[in-house]
Amino acid sequence: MANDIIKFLREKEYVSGEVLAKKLDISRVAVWKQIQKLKDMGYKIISDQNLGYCLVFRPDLLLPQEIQRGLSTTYIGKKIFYFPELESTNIIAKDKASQITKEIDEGTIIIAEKQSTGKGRLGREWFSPVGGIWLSIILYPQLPPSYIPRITLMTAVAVVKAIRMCTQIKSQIKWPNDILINEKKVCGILTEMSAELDMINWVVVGIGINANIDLRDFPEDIQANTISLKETSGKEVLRVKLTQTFLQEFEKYYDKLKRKEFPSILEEWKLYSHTLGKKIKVDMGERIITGEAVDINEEGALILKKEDGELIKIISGTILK
Ligand code: BT5
Repeated sequence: MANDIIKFLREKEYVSGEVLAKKLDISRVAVWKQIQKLKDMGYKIISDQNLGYCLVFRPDLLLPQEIQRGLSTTYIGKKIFYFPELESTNIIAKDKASQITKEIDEGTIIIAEKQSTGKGRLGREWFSPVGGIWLSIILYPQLPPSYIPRITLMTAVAVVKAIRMCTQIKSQIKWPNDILINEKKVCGILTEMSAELDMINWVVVGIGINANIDLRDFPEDIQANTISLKETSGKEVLRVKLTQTFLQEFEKYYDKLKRKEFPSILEEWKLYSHTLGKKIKVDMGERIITGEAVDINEEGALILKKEDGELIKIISGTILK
């Protein structure tokens, strides 16, 4: 309802309560209540006894009506579930993706201003205060489960591109799921899925971008390795614009992936790589391997060259500092 009111208020300078009530088929009191709700959300709406309501300021909130206005995607972000606060967008997205009724479309997004228990990989925590962009995308790719690492890599390319397009900031990808600026993490990606042996049922790609967060607001133990776009550029980024740009880039690369054009995405990934050519230590869960990161193969796996020259293929792991 609030969405519709904003839509009407955007179309004209002033809209009377009566007209809004008629268009939305609700009472004038109900219109007034919705206006109060919008004001609480940060919209500035002035009212004139004769003319009605006038929208004078829109907050930079990640509201569906803000994101969808001017969004040029075909299916990514066409349906958005918005929460001022929730536990984790990935949890809600997984819930929705696994519904037996299958009424959630591909490209549906869950987005929140704040997460109380944001998730990293392997049960790690993801700090998600107000000011960031915390979102999850639901996908049903008709691809085998071996494509999951490729989905994470293409998402990273879309993030780097979107950050560059909106802020001119150059970021780099640390395999497999970190985006860095000046060696510090500005974004993390968490890809989760449900699959049969040879086919994916659903994928949820969770993306967390530290947009307008002050460094001092991060927990002390991660401050040294963390950065935000605001800290980098010295000014607030327009989160709605960045979200739209990211969704557009995401759709472009995801379509490419579905057309089996991963090699061209990988070429771009390599341009933004922070990992290739470096001597690194990778925690693979059961063991830690040291070597030189020499390549990413066509499956999205990291190829590590050990000191004795042996080449190791790593599908998933964490690069240690
Ligand atoms: C990740 O895990 O980097 C995946 C993060 C995905 C977050 C998004 S937000 C939307 C969606 N909903 C969710 O609940 N999650 C996804 P990993 O590689 O395991 O890195 C986690 C580590 O990054 C933590 O152990 C901290 O050291 C560090 N960290 C935590 N919060 C951070 C932040 N905001 N910025 C930078 N580093 C952070």
